[in-house]
Amino acid sequence: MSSIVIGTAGHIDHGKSSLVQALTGKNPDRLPEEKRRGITIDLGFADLELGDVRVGFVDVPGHERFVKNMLAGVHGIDAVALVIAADEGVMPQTREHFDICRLLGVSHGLIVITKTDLAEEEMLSLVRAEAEELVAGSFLERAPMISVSAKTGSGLEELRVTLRQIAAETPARSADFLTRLPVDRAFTMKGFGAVVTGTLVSGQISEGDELELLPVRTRVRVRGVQVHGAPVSRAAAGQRTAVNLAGVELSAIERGMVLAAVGRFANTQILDVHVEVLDSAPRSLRTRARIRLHIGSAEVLGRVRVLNQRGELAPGKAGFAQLRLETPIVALHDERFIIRSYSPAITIAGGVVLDSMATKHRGKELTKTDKRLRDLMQPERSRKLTTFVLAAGDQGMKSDQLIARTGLKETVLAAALNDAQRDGNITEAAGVFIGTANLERLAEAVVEEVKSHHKRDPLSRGLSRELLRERLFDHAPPELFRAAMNRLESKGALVIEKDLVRLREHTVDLSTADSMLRDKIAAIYEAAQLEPPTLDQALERAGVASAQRAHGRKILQMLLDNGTLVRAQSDMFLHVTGLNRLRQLLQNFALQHGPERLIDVSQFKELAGVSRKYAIPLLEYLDRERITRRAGDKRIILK
Ligand SMILES: Nc1nc2c(ncn2[C@@H]2O[C@H](COP(=O)(O)OP(=O)(O)OP(=O)(O)O)[C@@H](O)[C@H]2O)c(=O)[nH]1
Ligand SMILES: [Mg+2]
Repeated sequence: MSSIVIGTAGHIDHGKSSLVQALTGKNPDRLPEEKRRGITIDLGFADLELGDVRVGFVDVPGHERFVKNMLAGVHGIDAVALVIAADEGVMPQTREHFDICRLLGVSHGLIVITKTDLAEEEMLSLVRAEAEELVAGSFLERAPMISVSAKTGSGLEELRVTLRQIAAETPARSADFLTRLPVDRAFTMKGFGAVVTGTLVSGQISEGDELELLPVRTRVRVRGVQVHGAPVSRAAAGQRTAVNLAGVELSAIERGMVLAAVGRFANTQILDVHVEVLDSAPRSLRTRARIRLHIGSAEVLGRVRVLNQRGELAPGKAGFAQLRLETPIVALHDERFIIRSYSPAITIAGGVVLDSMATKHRGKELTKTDKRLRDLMQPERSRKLTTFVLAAGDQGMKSDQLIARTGLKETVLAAALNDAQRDGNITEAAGVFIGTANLERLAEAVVEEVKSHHKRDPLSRGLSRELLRERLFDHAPPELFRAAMNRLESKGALVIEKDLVRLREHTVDLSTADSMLRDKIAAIYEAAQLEPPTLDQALERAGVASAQRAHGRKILQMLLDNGTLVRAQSDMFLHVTGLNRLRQLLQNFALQHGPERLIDVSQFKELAGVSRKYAIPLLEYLDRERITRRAGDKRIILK
């Protein structure tokens, strides 16, 4: 059975709750205070079966002081029933509620003229004309207008038929998005614990699901699910849903929180939005104005920054703005919201979130921001994703970050990103999406950096990989750096050896004098074998003047780089032939000395033919290289 959610809207006392009761048999006013005062204070719920459709009603209060409650219920509705009493006609909250529905992007609905038993025919046609004028040019322009009386029951049958028609015309909710249910009510049930209710705006909820309450990030488990008052194994997007939760106390749950898929959404306090200021707003929406933002079922305080030169939007105007919030919320691209002034609390504007994880903009960036936000407003998904990725610049963006902004399921996102890559503007590099031009520019910068390193220091074999990352990829995810380096390597532009990066054609060109010096140093160490001189002694013996020591050390570094010498300790270098001979001697010793493979220091001195001064650092080196392992006074020969 398909189901839709219809919200009532309209001025106080115009008969919204009575209408819901007349249709469903259930009084949506459930609070004692509501019954006593005869008005609706908070949201009420009831449902109706009409052939093969279920209509869930969200009944809202008309009192101007409770518009905030109305807003917590109206965000997820499929259609609105705008209720106007025949004896009063269009009143202030008729207009305000209608404006709210329009700004929230409600696209279906009808007008119900109630209390027809109290109005003469002449009055009735006046009210009908008034209603037509109100909705002219809006989503309700061609909507049905039904006259009813909850008291006599006249018109109710026609209303039922019309509601069914609307249900049939209402499109099914997209299956592309992750689970999200903005909580509009929380209570406890004896023996069950905490229950939250809301309109499941996307995804589905089943018994046993692990979900997360945001923005507090409490993990919860679904004990049970009800739709329209009856237990179900699974609730689907678009249904009024009650969820019994384990893992959370009622006192920790508030209206405005979001029950959501685990680990996918991120909290935010700064949004880039497109906003439309109502004609009826008493003044312009100005930068720095303190506002109340109503989004989902949440209400938070914040300040506006209007993103135009003047820093304000006059009544009736629309434009881009940034909202900075005093407390964190969950928001997504394309999500609608309402702005009310801080005091007095009246509805002044509404709009749509473009970037829910925005950053502060500097004044001079206005044109760039304007272009980006314009791109985010066009409907094509792959273009929106391209815009997000390009805005991330040289840092690129991972799938996770795109999901947190759009709420898209992973598979849907992947398909849209494939489309987006087809036009060549963005590229995937090891799971990071980045502007193709950005990646090319970064690759060029890497090559340039290595080139200038070679120029500065021709004797060095290459530039440290880590240094390169720090200089050019400091804020980017490490995957991006790795991918960029791999590309350059496979293109043949660079060679990466361990942690050094060099240009492919780079060789260290030594002058004759330097290559003679290199050979001399190597010969000195080769002759010394396992009793090597200190570095200074070696350079002195090779005839390097003390002013030239730095140069001499670079030559020595080349011998280390090409494996002729090995550093055993800070100032102890061994020629590779000496080291190989030592390893061979140890092997022979182990074979001759039984299965324990033990050797003590004096045996080692004798074996290597070295004094104690060399034996100890040599053994320490062998331990570090895991050729030997210390066992008390002795060593085990490992390999
Ligand atoms: N005669 C007559 N009275 C009605 C009709 N519908 C509602 N009423 C009366 O109008 C008063 C207000 O009705 P409600 O249904 O509570 O109005 P509401 O729009 O829900 O009011 P709020 O929720 O407070 O905004 C009640 O006393 C109802 O009995 C109707 O069709 N005919
Ligand atoms: Mg009511």
